[in-house]
Amino acid sequence: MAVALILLLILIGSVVFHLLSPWWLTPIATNWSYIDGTVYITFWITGAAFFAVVAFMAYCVFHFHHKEGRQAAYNPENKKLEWWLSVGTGIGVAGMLAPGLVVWHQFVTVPADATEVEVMGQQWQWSFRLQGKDGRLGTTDVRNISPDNPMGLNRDDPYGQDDVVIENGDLHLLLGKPVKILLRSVDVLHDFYVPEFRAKMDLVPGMVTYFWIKPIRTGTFDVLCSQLCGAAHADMRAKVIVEEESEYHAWLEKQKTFAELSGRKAVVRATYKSGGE
Ligand SMILES: [Cu+2]
Repeated sequence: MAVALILLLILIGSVVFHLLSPWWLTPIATNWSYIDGTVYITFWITGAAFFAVVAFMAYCVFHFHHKEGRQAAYNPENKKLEWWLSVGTGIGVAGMLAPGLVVWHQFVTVPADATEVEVMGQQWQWSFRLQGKDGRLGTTDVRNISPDNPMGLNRDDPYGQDDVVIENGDLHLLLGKPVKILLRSVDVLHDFYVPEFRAKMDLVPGMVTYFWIKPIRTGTFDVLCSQLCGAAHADMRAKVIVEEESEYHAWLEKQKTFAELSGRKAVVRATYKSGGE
């Protein structure tokens, strides 16, 4: 009796703890409410399974407790019960997986009017690149990466010259405008994660991964690395600032294009070589 009661208390306690806990999702800042939908579906299904299993255990402990002269019946095969358990588990698992397939399809189907932003991860910082006036990102090659070309742009690609390069800085995004986020890594696996965006994806060395978002509210959000990537993994932070058109353009004006950056650095190098005049 006592054990059955403890089991019931654990059950009720878990549900109450969940309802009263402060660890709910942060307020959402993009179009991805579908992601929250899938999280809640998983929560409800696993919650119901947890409830059913523990309640059944409490019932068995109470109902089949030891009694003088009572014997357990040996019943190793029960076709009907196995059938129901298989069907029930199958429906539960399908219920958790199927919505994910639909949402995943939407997550990587980028709308035609999305602008491109490149995110580059390296131990242990984030860099960003935005399309310039030509509305196109230039090509890159890891072999071009050097201190004055941190994102490895091809110097002779005309499309890359006006790309805005933000090394180890913060990313600004326009409110209400869809963006395709392209992800690259220089060294090891990283993961671009902004909790309020409900979006994250691995940065895999040697390939470009992507997803898209549409910011739906202004604010400053933390960029975290969500893939253990070395000693300073926890310090791999940046900010994403979602803002209205006027603020965004004021910020964009102040950023340097690839041509400006490499020109400036070339001057610095030349000055240095000629004795600092
Ligand atoms: Cu990282």
